[in-house]
Parts: sequence; C-alpha cells; structure tokens
Amino acid sequence: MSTNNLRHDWTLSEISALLDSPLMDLILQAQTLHRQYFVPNHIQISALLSIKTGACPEDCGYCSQSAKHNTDLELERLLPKEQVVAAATQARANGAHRFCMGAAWRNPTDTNLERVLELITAVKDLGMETCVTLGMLTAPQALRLKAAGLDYYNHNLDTSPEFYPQVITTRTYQDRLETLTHVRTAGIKICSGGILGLGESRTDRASLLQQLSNLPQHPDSVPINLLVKVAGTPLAQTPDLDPIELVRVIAAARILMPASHIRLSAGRHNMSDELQALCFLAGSNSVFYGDRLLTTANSTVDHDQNLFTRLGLTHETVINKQHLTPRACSR
Ligand code: SAM
Ligand code: DTB
Ligand code: SF4
Repeated sequence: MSTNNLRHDWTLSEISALLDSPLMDLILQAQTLHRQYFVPNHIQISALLSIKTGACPEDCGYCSQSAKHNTDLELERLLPKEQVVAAATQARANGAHRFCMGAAWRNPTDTNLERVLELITAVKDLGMETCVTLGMLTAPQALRLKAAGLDYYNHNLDTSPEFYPQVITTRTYQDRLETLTHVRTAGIKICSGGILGLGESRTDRASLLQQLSNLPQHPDSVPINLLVKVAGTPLAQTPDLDPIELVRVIAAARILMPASHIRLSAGRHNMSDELQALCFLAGSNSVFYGDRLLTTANSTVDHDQNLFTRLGLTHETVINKQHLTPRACSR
C-alpha cells in the first residue's frame, strides 16, 4: 500500500464506531494494517531530556512545570551544552537513536532559539536523530530549526477541541494548529499526539483522533500519553482511565494513520508488561526510553531491555555515528 492511500477525511462517527467495536476485531484490524506498513516486531525508541525545567507561564492542567500550579519541582535554567551532550551520549550508549529535548516555554525567544540550535547541532554530531519541543513557534523560527538540521518537532494537540478549554486556557487549539502548520511548511517532521485520562469522554478521544488524522499530512509520530498524576496539578485527582481504553485508542490511531509511528508515551511506568504488550499488539511501535521522561519517572532502561527481549522486539541503535535502520517497509 502506498502512503497515497492515506485518508484525511475521517468522520467522527466512523472513528467512534472503531472505538466502540469488539476489542479483538479492533486489534486484529490494527495489527494487520501495521504489518502492511512496518517491519513487524520492531520499535523506534527516543530518549527525552528536559533542557529547561519549570516556571512555564502556560496553565496546562496536567503539567508539573506550570508556574500556575503548586508542584514540588526543582526549576532549572537552560542546560549548558556539555550537560546535554553528556545526556545524549549516555542515551546513545543505552541504545536510543533519537534524542528529544523539551523546554518549558510558552514559546522560545530568538535568543533561546539560538542556544537550542547549538544543542541540535551537537546532538546530530553524535549521529542521533533530533527532536525538540519548545512550545509555540513562528514561521521564521521553524525555518531556522530546519536549517540547523532538526529532524522532528513535538507539539501535541493534547485532547479534543471540545474538551481542551477545560484543560488549558492560556493557549488556544488554533495556536497549536498554527505551530504545526509552520513546522510542516518548514519541512520538519511532525510529532503530535495527546494525553488520555484527563477526564475526557470517548467522544473526545475520537475527536482528538479525528483532528490528528485529518491534518494535511499525518504526523510522522503520534505520542499517546497516559496522564501521569502530579501532586499539586489541577488534574491530580482525576479517576484512572480503564487501561483497555488506551489499547482501543492506540488501535484506532494505527488504523487511521497506518504509516505513522504510534508512540506509547508517558505513563508506562505504571503499566503492567502485559498492558504494554497489548498496546504493541494494537499497533504501537515506539516508546520513550530512559529512566526519566521530562520531570517524572519512566520505565527503567533495565526493565525495558528485559521487556523487549521477552517480547522479541528489536530497535535501531547508533554505532560509530552510523544508523543501523531496519526502516518502515512501504513508506
Ligand atoms: N512546553 C512544550 C509544550 O507544551 O508544547 C513542550 C513540553 S510538554 C511537557 C509536552 C507534552 O507532554 C504535553 O503536550 C503533554 O501532552 C505531555 N505531558 C506533559 N505533562 C504530562 C503528564 N503529567 N502526563 C502525561 N503527559 C504529559
Ligand atoms: C510527549 O508527547 N510526551 C513527552 C514528550 N512529548 C515531550 C513528555 C511527557 C511528559 C510526562 C510528564 C513529565 O515527565 O513531566
Ligand atoms: Fe508549559 Fe508545556 Fe507544561 Fe503546558 S505542557 S505547562 S506549555 S511545559
């Protein structure tokens, strides 16, 4: 199948019908499509580093880094290049081939951006793919990131347009879509997904998937985060999402965006190995890898290496700055 067959006109009722369908049918359809687009049993792994932590002026209700919430977080200014390179080198030694750097900004100033460009160059020199998530971007900023060789920009839609105002009030849905337009126009690959377990309904989850799959191009990478409840945030007391719902959303994302990497993202730390295996069966083929996410714990590297071995999953590594890449098959 070629990527020309990808659809960008999914209706809400079609997506809701997928989410409502019997789980085994949904998983079978997702895994069948997965094998038409990707090498089976292969996952992409990205390491994360918070390069500027906390004191963010946005009010995202789930986030430990918002200055509006009373969380117990140690603030950090933009890290020096040596510290970032050391972290990327360690991530590469652990087996990660993409390094994703996150900054708690509403948007980068041009001075901030200048420093991030240096970090991108330094990480690329290690032979790793680069991803950054810096908040909103202008069109010229996106072009500068592209010129520095940035591979991916992460900017999530987070939830449905309908539920969004209950989670974030300081930045609009439209702002997010505009940043994605600037990133796409600059020719940078898009990483965009959302968070589940915020108290949204199944219809909200369908609506988020509709927004993502009806973008002019499907995001290359779609992170599906499960809320990590952080004490002091407005969403800390939200009831747990039924884990089967996470599996359904992953399977639906795989069906709607068959050529995209679907990343099982935040929340793996609290998931059983069996739930993660079900998510991989449902079409997830990417994870954040490393003992930490941005400010919270992730599944440990030891645990993941053991899990990948038990499941027979393989991934790319970087050796002598050369990518060994069994790539997606028909993209
Ligand atoms: N400040 C930038 C922004 O918001 O675009 C980048 C960093 S932000 C932490 C990246 C994404 O991480 C958010 O959009 C959200 O989807 C996810 N995230 C943040 N806190 C989370 C939490 N407590 N649980 C799950 N996902 C979370
Ligand atoms: C994404 O979708 N998830 C990552 C990454 N993009 C930047 C961040 C998860 C953050 C989880 C909470 C924390 O560690 O602060
Ligand atoms: Fe700031 Fe990003 Fe956290 Fe929102 S998710 S408060 S923008 S760091």
